Amino acid sequence: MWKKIIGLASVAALSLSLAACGSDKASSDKSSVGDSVHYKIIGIDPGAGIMQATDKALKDYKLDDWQVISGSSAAMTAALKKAYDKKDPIIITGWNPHWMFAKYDLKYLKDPKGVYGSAEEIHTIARKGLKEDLPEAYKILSNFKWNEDDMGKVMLDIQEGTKPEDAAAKWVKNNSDKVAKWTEGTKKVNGKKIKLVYVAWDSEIASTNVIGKVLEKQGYKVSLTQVEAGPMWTAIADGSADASLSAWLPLTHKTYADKFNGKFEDIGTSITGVKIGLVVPKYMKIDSIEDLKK
Ligand code: PBE
Repeated sequence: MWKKIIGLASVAALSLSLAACGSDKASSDKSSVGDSVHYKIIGIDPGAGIMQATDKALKDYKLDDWQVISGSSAAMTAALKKAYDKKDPIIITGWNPHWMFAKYDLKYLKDPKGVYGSAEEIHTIARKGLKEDLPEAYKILSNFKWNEDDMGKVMLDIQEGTKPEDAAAKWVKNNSDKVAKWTEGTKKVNGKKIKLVYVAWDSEIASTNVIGKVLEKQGYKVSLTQVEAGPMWTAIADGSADASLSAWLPLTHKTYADKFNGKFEDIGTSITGVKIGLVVPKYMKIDSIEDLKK
């Protein structure tokens, strides 16, 4: 499973450029969906849970001719924009919360086999011992809870060109009531260090920068380190990082949570009712993953 996805990473750039010049509206009207997108699903970084789920979807729905192309969130949204502007067909790995749903008219393909799970949650995970070492930060991180609209504001701001830390500072300033609930009953510290790790998914860039700002205002010296999903979980498990806001459970990161079982602490849920799946523009006629077989 891993091999298949990673092997495709090397051809990602090539495939994206082929897809860009190979597809046109006329062919998508006449031929099958598969033909119209060259049997390719545009994925993201190989370590993302949604990539493992998509690999499973290809098996469970018997989509033998299909491939999932790995790359990055940024490459995926660039491919989406390019296709959308021309009304070309495209299938991507998508998730909520994400700014793409505010920018474009998109829909999830129905998943009757439930490969992508149902309501996922975003969890905050910490290394063992954080509670003893940095009790105030531990409390703030455990209290951290917001909603899709909150996250959406920060994400859209960043997407429109604001630097992540500036977008985060702006949100913190405009939402002092929410922030006050997270910090309630905690004392300020004087320059204690805390290291947060995150993956460059738009949703996690937003949450990590916001909490980074909050901790900074409480007197912490905060470092935000961007890594891949595997190294993120490893860093929490081996204690080389303090906490992460990027854990999607119960399904998306199940492989990681099982692998590191007992070596991390699940200390809070920041958003409930989030979702992953295959996403297409609404102008495409298909509605279900089953339709990819036609
Ligand atoms: N995502 C965003 C991640 C978790 C956060 C859905 C792209 C993943 O698939 O692992």
